[in-house]
Amino acid sequence: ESTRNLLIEILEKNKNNYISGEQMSKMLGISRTAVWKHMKELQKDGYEIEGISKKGYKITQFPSKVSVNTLQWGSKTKWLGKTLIHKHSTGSTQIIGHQLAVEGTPHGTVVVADVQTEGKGRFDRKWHSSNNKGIWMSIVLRPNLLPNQAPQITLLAATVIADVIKSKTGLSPNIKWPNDVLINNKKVSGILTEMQAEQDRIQYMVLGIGININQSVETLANDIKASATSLRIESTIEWNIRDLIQETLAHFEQAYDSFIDEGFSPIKSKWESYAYMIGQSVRIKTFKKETTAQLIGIKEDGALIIKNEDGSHESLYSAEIQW
Ligand code: BTX
Repeated sequence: ESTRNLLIEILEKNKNNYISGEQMSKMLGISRTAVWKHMKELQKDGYEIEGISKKGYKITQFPSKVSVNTLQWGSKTKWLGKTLIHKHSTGSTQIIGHQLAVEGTPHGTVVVADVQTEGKGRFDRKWHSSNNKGIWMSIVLRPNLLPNQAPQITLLAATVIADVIKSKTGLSPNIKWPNDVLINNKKVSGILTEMQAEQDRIQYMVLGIGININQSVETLANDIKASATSLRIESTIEWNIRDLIQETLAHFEQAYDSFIDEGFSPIKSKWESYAYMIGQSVRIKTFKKETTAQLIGIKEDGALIIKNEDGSHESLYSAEIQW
């Protein structure tokens, strides 16, 4: 496995030139026949490798096919997704995440599906998860945090998704409080955080991430045509889902580790830099009142800070906003 990861790294580094079997066998410390066998395995999983005698090999296409192998080979993570489950079709990756968590699966277990037949949103809403058109995945986490810090992980996840979209596609995502990622005012991604906790301890969290990638306007479900979008709709490019999953996992691991080391404040700044309608006035309904207020930012605990018309600041933990 680790040889295959190294081989992918070498091919990736040399994707603009040919590298000989001889060179690779030296770099990996294995025979040329063994190199050739590994290449055959990679090709089975959708890596396209061109071999020209006397010149050597060159990778021409990384696989878009999602499988445990294609996700783990060439992965840049240290702990995230080391236990990885891939389902072609399942009700919801969240349900598998919970089951595995109860059975004691390690921190960082990842469940990915090509299609979900009963994808879940928040408050029992439905999440459309069509076949091979997006990222539908759940991450099992066992953070050493208090239950009231869980919203920080959701906010972190939103910044990670926004970062990946921005760096990979050049599009300009926004984050709508608490956890929608938008492009051009339309929802491209949603996050669902579920947890099992005692009073002073999180037992586990199942963090669900849905990202619309390759839907076209025609293939988006009717009830979300007006409100949702995909990376393909926004960029007119068909994206490699496997690559985006790996990228999301790598960014997430890095952000999570620095959150544990440095705390929430860098994430708070980043979140605010992506925040939708920040500084602007919106209609807000809470269980107490309905009012117009300016969006200021978020607090360390994930609450939304607003400025009322009388100039007073207020923190909201749940509210309906008329965007
Ligand atoms: P949410 O409650 O914020 O959003 C759900 C609402 O968004 C729906 O009521 C609908 O209006 C709209 N919607 C449904 N599907 C889509 C879509 N594909 N794109 C844009 N808008 C949509 C957000 O909940 C949390 C979603 C988490 C999804 C992941 S996927 C992996 C994991 N497994 C699972 O079942 N859920 C999570």
